[in-house]
Amino acid sequence: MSVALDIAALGARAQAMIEELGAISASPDHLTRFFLTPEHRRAADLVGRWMREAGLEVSEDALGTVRGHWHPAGPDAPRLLIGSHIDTVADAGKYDGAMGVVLGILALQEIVRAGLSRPYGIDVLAFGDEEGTRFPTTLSSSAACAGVFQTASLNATDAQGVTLREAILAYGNATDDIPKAAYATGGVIAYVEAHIEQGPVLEAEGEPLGVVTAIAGASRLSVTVTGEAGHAGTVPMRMRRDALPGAAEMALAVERIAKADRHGMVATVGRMHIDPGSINVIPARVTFTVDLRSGSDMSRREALERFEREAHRIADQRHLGVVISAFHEVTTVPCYRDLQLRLRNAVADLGHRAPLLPSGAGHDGQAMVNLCPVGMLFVRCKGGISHNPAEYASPEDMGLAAAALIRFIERFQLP
Ligand code: HGY
Ligand code: MN
Ligand code: MN
Ligand code: MN
Repeated sequence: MSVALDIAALGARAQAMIEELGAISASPDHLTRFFLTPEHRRAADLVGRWMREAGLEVSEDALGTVRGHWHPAGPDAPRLLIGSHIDTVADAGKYDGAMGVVLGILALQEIVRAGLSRPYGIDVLAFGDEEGTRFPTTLSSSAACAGVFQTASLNATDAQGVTLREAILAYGNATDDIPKAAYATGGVIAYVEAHIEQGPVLEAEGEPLGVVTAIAGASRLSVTVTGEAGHAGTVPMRMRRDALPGAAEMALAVERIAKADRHGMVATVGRMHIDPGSINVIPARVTFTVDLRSGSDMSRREALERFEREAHRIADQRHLGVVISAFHEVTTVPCYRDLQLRLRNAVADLGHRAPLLPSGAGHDGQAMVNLCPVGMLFVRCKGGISHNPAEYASPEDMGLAAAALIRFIERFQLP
């Protein structure tokens, strides 16, 4: 028996949910929803309500992940996990993360409504921290679910100096409960995530849906360049130890190294801070971040070494100090071939070809792969624009993605 699909209705419901969730933000004029903030709490409450309305039992763990449980085969049966994240970057689009949670809930709601049963359970997961935009670690919620949360990251601090430990307590949770968030190994069959592509490939191919082959590895660095403060009007140029031009030369080296790579490497200096930051004072210290990614872990690590050498050469030449700390790394994760095939078959049931493509963006699957096989379904992204309020996916494409998840679940037999 297969679930009757009304793709337009699914798409309209998805869009309405995206709008409702997208309105929950730290600021009235743009979407910013960081981990363990009051807006995360409001978003978690909304998602929990949707899960209950879908007929799911709802729980929440110490890292703020909301879970909707459906276990027709009893609480001890193995589980299929479907999810994504509800945190965002600053000034974000509405679809990144939220879409995967909304589509997971919609798909499971249709399965429950149709009275289907399955020899396994399904949990829909809404992770609280994927982006790593409040604290310098990413994927901390999914890492807790996968049993690989690093307790050292409890000491990480946000821009206001609040530690992750303090934020968990302030959110009303207990750090002692973090281990309870982990799924028992062997209890989970697979993790599948639907996500807006955040790139231009599906739009260029004229396809609404794609299936991900691998999720690119990434390194996050913090670079601190130190010079000497001085009077902007009195110190001759040849006598300065100005940290800013040195940092700028290093940022250009980041760009040059990435452009020279032949594995599609990308590198971004997303944040830069100048001290003391007065208009008439020569910068004494500049700190900036580097986000460097590649589908090849080897070329990414080689690029990091090259950058380190370049940065020290520039610092020596300019009589500056430089300290580079690689504070976060996720490795490239291949998506499970069997899941790729199953997702492509589900898309084919809808009369579409699902191109295979890698993901340059990071995803929770890079943590969940420590627990189980991972699969990802991509949804066409207008103009490939993401991490930008102009991010957009059409209701039709989201309706198709929900339908593909329903067909995927219908077809999914225990391996
Ligand atoms: O940065 C990323 O790739 C993801 O959006 N966290
Ligand atoms: Mn995302
Ligand atoms: Mn993102
Ligand atoms: Mn097609």
